[in-house]
Amino acid sequence: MQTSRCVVLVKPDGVQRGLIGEIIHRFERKGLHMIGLKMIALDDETLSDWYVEHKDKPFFGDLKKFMSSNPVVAILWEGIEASVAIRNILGSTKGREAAPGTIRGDFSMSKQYNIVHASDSAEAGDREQKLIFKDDEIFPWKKMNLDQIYAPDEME
Ligand code: 3AN
Repeated sequence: MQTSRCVVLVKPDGVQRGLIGEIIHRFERKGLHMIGLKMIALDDETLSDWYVEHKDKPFFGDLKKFMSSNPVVAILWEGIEASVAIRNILGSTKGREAAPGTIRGDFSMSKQYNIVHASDSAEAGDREQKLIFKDDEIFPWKKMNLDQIYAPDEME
């Protein structure tokens, strides 16, 4: 079975607004497999690596300041094309334009305060999991109902 990993962060605004449970609930019901979960205060060094593709953007400093303003909750998910499934549930970056039914569409009005982050590819998921989770914080437990979530040919 060809799975990949995706890191979701409930950002400082999502934590402040009491949306941790709501966000986890949506991904759990989807059928994603949770293999890591922690609250973490992100420091400037980690955020500089995390947002390396935005380092020359005018909002880089404000983004790092916001992301370190209070702890975030990080969740490591596994599934077939996990980041595709997860980013569809997130909705587009600007909350006020995001489709209803998505997390950002339902809970955000902002481009920066947009509640949640998710790795945008399998490669990003691998890079981001290393920035947040130590090896002994990852639990690849056997999920017993995968044969109800995926068809037999997808399980091969
Ligand atoms: P996404 O989170 O949808 O993958 P990215 O990777 O383009 O979006 O941006 C990463 C984060 O940077 C966003 N979640 C948002 O918080 C912030 N951001 C992106 N574009 C802007 C912008 N023009 N102004 C302020 N913050 C931004």
